[in-house]
Amino acid sequence: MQAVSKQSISEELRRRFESAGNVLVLTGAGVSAESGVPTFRGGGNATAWKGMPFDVISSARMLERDLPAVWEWFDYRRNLLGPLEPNPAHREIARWQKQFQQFTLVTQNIDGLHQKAGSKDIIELHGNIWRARCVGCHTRCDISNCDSVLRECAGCGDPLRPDVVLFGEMLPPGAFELAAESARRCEICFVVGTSAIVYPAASLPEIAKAAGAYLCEVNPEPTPLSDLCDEVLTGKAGEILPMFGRLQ
Ligand code: BJW
Ligand code: ZN
Repeated sequence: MQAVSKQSISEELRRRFESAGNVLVLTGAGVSAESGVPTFRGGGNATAWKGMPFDVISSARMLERDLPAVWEWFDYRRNLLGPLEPNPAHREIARWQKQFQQFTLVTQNIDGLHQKAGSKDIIELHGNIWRARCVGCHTRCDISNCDSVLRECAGCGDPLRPDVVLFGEMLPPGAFELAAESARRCEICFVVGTSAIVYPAASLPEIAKAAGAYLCEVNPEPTPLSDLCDEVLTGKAGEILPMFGRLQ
């Protein structure tokens, strides 16, 4: 593993980046930090709400016990996220989809900022806060323009829930399998702004590396993945990623 200062991308990575035909990017909360989105873990603290750690309120157990409390937590977060804008990291990643013959963006984020930056065909492993889903018939609905969200399905009358993946829940059918397939095929795998501790998302870089990809982490802090990486770019995503745009 080669640690580099935020100013330098190695010759090896430059060469690979310029000639790559297939690139995968996995993002986590850190990619949105410079837009003002709080991360879950970091700075020695974990996000909490009304005295509850986020892994308690954002859990399958809490959804069963108290769906209105879960809605309150997500309503609060939609209000926070609404005015936020993508940062240079989201914009650089959106640019990459035109640069490479094959490009896959896999995100754990539910904030919709990659979409707002122009990224398409994103594999959303943990859902999206701007959608709701019926617990009965599983119909999804867009709630991005709703001031107050309906709590019942217009089709079957069953309760709606946020369309996000809580702890202890399965990922959307097929999403991980699609991401894993891309991970097996990519030449470079960038892992940006994730603590790399939540599975199965955290296994994607391991899959990519095992299949021969060059693994590059972008994060101001070391993670459990850092030692596996071929290159660690230590710093903020919004400062590091635009350096790739300046390589041309
Ligand atoms: C910057 C920066 C800047 C800051 N620039 N970087 C194997 C072993 C043990 C447990 C499990 C296992 N497999 C599965 C599990 C259970 C569990 C799990 O992984 N637990 C671990 C914590 C141990 N996984 C699950 O439950 C998953 N489901 C599942 O596996 O289903 C199968 C199953 C079902 C039932 C029983 C058993 C198995 C589902 C996981 C869903 C995660 N959901 C959440 C909440 C979403 C809704 C919400 O928002 O409330 O998703 S949890 C939370 O963590 C959120 C995130 O997507 C996810 C990952 O966090 P992320 O993105 O990495 O953020 P942080 O905050 O952790 O890190 C930020 C990073 O950014 C830091 O490193 C900073 O340094 C960095 N940073 N500024 C760049 N400017
Ligand atoms: Zn329904």
